Amino acid sequence: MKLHSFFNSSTSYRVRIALALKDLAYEYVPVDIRKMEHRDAGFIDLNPSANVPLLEDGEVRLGQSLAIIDYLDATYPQTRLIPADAAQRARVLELSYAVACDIHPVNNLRILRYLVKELGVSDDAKNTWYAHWIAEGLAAVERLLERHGSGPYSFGDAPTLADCCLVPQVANALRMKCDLTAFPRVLAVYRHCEVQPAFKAAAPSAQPDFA
Ligand SMILES: N[C@@H](CCC(=O)N[C@@H](CS)C(=O)NCC(=O)O)C(=O)O
Repeated sequence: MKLHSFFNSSTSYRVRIALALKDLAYEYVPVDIRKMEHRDAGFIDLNPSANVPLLEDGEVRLGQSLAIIDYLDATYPQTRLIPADAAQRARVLELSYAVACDIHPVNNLRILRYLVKELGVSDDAKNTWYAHWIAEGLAAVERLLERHGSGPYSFGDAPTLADCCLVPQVANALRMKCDLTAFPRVLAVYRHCEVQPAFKAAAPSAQPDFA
């Protein structure tokens, strides 16, 4: 198995957590998105979405982190990350989408670059934009965690897809120096996860392209 990944990419980080939780070995293929390597024609041939992560598993080639984790969960069912029960599954997806569909896309690299390079937004205004969508998005995640009664993980005693999404997003927000004190449940889940071996192995600083 090969994972095309960038150390600081939160979507790659989601998949790295899933691979580590499932104890799956893989070859790490670095794609430097700061150098726009994801826009090379050769890479777009591999991943039409022109972003990371990209997983190759034999004949299967997949982009989109949630689709990749869904594939891994169905193919390598050890440590299930998406529950089988319909209501539980939907709750885990609800929280995962709150991060992956509502927070991440508006703060993605290409959006921030567009704000600065095409619309002439200042660095300060860009950071205000970033912090605003983090605060709105994590407020929703906090309410979801309140509603479902979080355990040490987002849903009880075992990690799920929701934690694969939440941890990288919080790590990015902390890296961008966002104030997260209003989200104690979010932070408690993050603090619990970040010291678990699989999450540590998946962290940006543990990757071969970390710089
Ligand atoms: N929805 C996609 C998003 C992937 C994505 O946009 N990844 C970011 C890194 S976290 C990226 O490659 N950004 C490049 C860019 O914005 O140009 C997924 O979940 O995999």
